Amino acid sequence: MVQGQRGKHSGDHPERIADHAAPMLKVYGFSRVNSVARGNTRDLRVLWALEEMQMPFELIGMNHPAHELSTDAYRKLSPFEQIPAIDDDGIVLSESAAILVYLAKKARKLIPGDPAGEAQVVRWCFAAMNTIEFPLLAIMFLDWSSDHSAGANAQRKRFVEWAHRHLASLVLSGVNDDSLLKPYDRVRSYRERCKSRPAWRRTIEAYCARVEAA
Ligand SMILES: N[C@@H](CCC(=O)N[C@@H](CS)C(=O)NCC(=O)O)C(=O)O
Repeated sequence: MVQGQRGKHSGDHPERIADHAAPMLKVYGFSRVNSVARGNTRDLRVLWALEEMQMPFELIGMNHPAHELSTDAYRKLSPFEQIPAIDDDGIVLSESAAILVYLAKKARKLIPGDPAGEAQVVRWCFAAMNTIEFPLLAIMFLDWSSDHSAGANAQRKRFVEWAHRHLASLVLSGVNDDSLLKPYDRVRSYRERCKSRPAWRRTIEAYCARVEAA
């Protein structure tokens, strides 16, 4: 297990940090991951949001190929043995979307403060995790497999159609198959804007410098 540490953000005054003396938020992310998954792992969602919100945290780097997720200690944080997870002074959470909503509400950033606005953010988090991510993952797994049979191709086509139905109206920065976005100029340009954000660039650069591909 590798431990990395991010400093406090620039707006914080040192005395204020010392006054609070709260334990640092711990984020469990990858330190080593399968090469095909590198750059696409869900800890990036949390790390990017933290970078956008300038929240200090301590990164606990986990080595997936060395089975560091499959221990009793880690299962207490993440029952499905998955990344990401956080431990915020005893508040333990897994599931990237749940973590994002928690952190955004805590920081009062990236989420509206009124119940109606908050409900819209939660709605689109569920949409991303449930409605959209499923066909995209299915396409990714089919692409990873060596099955190029007619049956596999027909299945891929069905998942692509499914993804298209939803992508037409949804913006998602986690789409890896660029051809899926081809017909949607506005979605593509939104995605480019997401990827050109300084916080994203800092996040992915730090990730690539840290995470070794197995
Ligand atoms: N629904 C979960 C999925 C988490 C997930 O699948 N994480 C992957 C990395 S992106 C993982 O830890 N895989 C390791 C494994 O399942 O063995 C979330 O959004 O956090």
